[in-house]
Amino acid sequence: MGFFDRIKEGLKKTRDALFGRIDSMLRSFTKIDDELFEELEELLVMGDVGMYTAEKICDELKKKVKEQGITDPAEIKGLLEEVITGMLSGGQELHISTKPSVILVIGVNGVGKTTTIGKMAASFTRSGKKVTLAAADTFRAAAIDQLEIWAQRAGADIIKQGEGSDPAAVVFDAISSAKARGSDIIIADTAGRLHNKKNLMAELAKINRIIDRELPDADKEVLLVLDATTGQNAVNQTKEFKTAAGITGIVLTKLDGTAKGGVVLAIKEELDVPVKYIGVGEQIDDLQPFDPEEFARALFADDSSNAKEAEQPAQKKETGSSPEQHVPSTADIWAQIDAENEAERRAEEEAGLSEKTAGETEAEKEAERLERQKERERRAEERRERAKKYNWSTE
Ligand SMILES: Nc1nc2c(ncn2[C@@H]2O[C@H](COP(=O)(O)OP(=O)(O)OP(=O)(O)O)[C@@H](O)[C@H]2O)c(=O)[nH]1
Ligand SMILES: [Mg+2]
Repeated sequence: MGFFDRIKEGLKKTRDALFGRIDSMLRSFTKIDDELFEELEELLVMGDVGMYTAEKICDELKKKVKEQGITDPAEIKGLLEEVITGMLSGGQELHISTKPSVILVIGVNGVGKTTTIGKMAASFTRSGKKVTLAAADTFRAAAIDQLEIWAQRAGADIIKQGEGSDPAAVVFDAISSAKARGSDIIIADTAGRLHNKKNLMAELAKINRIIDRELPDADKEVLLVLDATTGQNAVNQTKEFKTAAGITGIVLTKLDGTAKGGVVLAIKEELDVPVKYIGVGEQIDDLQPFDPEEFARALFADDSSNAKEAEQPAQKKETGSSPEQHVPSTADIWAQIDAENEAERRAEEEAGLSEKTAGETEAEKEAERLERQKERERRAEERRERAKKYNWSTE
């Protein structure tokens, strides 16, 4: 399977859910008006693009529609692809030209750090680079073993110590070894425990200090790995790590298993952190450098190339799905709303935990909590209302 086909395949769920819905919504309009943009914004929000970014996309679209004097709703799709490509562009290149360069891979547990490192190492060694892996997730012995297996598969060196050893010391060893052996790239795996967040952040800071001290002139990437299936929660994780660990880019994994691929837009636009790699499967070849243009093209792949298809939805075959599946069912919409509310609640809870400042009284905290809850309920209600309206107009 070619490079583009792989992304296209990986983004199938997002494409069907989000962009398939946008497609059927656009077809239900005969002219471009405020209502169309409202519906579009709502669909984008439901597709994990986030409120702020959804609004921004619609503003850009409106501007383009006005500038170009466009009146046919069918033309919105092409414009949307343009706007999305523009939004995702910039900063996606990996800077690893010094010898050695360092890639520090961080993120909460289970997001796919170790797997990503394995895939990355394999692609570097394939292109003739010498890679040294640092097993700096010393929290569990199994983590070290897992990285060792990937090192063998990828043909990379690995530097490790025992379980429970100091992760910064492992990185120090890896740097010395890479210098001695003439490695091109050092990739460090780290632990991802969130229940011990404060320690984790301190640990990452210490590793960062060692790298800066030992390799002051080297290119360094700090890549935060995020699991796309967590949707908006990934945005919150980025906020946390951005402040604490100075991330230079994102690796978004598991895009193949989710309809929440829209979160890429939220991360780039809301937090101004570039996505540098995407993971679209568990195999060694399922990691790709992020290409905004290809990504946007893959999101719209099924519909954008053939105008006739848009007029004759019954003939759409490429996704293998019937046109009815592009119209969200009530159950679909409610499930998505519930998931979004739950994610929001969890994010609030996490934010609440991390924001506990000294001196804040219990009463103040309680008042703030109630305020947040009210705001959440208000937003949930608003979403329900809009969803009902959308369902009504499409059924
Ligand atoms: N479908 C899919 N699965 C992935 C992808 N990337 C990683 N995974 C799977 O996600 C699971 C967790 O991956 P790990 O690499 O162990 O995650 P980790 O962040 O290192 O986890 P901890 O070391 O426990 O913090 C594994 O089963 C991987 O195969 C991806 O792009 N797509
Ligand atoms: Mg791991």
